Amino acid sequence: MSGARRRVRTQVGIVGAGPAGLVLANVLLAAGIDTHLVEGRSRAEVEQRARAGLLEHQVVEYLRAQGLADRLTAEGTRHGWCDFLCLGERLRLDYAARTGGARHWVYPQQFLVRDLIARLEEAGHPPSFARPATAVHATPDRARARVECAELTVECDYVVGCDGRHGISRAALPGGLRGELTHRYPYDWLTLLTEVDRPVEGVLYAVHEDGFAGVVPRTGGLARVYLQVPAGDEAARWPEARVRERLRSRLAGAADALPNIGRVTDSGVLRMRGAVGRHLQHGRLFLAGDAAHLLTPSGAKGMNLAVADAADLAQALVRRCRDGDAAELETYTRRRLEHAWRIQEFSDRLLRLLHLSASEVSGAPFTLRLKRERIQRLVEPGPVGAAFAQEYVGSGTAVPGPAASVSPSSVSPSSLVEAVR
Ligand code: RFL
Repeated sequence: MSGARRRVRTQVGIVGAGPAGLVLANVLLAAGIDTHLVEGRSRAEVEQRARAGLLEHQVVEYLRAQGLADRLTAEGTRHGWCDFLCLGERLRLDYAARTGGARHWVYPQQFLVRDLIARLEEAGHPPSFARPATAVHATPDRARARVECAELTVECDYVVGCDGRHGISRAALPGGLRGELTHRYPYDWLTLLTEVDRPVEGVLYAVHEDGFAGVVPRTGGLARVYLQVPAGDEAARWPEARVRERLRSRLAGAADALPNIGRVTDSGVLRMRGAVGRHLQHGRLFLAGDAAHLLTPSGAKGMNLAVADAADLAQALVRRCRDGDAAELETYTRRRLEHAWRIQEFSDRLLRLLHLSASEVSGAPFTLRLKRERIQRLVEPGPVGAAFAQEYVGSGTAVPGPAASVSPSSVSPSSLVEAVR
């Protein structure tokens, strides 16, 4: 079959099998909208990519309503408080208590990705893996949109670019609409996945004059550890002994509350950037998830926002494709930018609390005392802490209700496939 080019016709073409693309594909199929998803990496690579681990309360409620959270809610763990360590003192924000019981779910991103792929398989629509899209054509003058991959063309009514930061969909917007507002923070984070001898029970944020350190729960005897490093630094400059020494000093005062940190299973330096696109749609093309915006991991928001984008767009596409009503689709950018900027502002505020800026380092004792005071305002009863708690756990964040769905089994099992030479 060498040289054969497959042509698939579908209603919605999706580029990228991350959380955004996979949630979108599942919800659309369940609502009777035909989709075809192409993914550049192999299935094994996608299913092993360890990134996020904290899912917001309302995002899980949405996934549950879509029937996409069975394993997550069976195997995930919940946690509802975080500790701030500052000037040797540990202060606890019990955000579950401040939000009427809303908690995060701890469930690794790669597990959710596996579950979502399995559901697409069950519905007879597995993603096309190892098929990097090379071009997207979706200008408003076209009767149909097209996604081009090596040996595969997907023709569709709409294309959704869920291809993350390094995808190609954003580049398919016309030059004038492609711009983003971006910010480069003056530091980076060394990110480590480490073995631990007992589970981490809640997030710990350490504010220290030497730099920020964080410990975040993950499942399966692992924890995510973050360490502030100079901007542009390399992981190779952080051998394990240096990491341990810095963790010891930055986390002093919380040692009794933390498990022993064992073998490091993965490490890298994350360039700390924020970005929000100016336009998330043009013609037949829409962007969702990290393709539309980028958040630092400070507030554990990126995957949650990606799922919220997918939920919003799924509802708008169902209204358009099934009911013929385009109003929600036309206003997608406005709604998502409002949401993305709200979350971006929260993440930025948290980062400013957790780090000392270059100008603050010289007056560190004074600044740290001020930060200690700000943390106190968050953890004590009152409106400041209540508002922060809501934003942190996402219980005040709108995720649209489930699009009126039909059971996946009633979806026509195959896209229109023809081989052309
Ligand atoms: P993804 O997950 O990057 O998926 C994009 C997919 O598109 C594919 N792709 C292509 N496919 C076909 N053709 C092409 N030309 C393609 N180009 C790319 C890629 O192979 C990939 O499979 O984007 P999505 O779906 O928007 O999801 C975004 C999230 O992955 C991201 O925001 C989070 O991981 C961010 N994040 C966290 N978010 C949270 O909500 N909670 C957390 O606790 C949290 N922790 C984290 C994080 C991100 C981290 N890193 C490594 C950036 C912790 C870390 C360390």
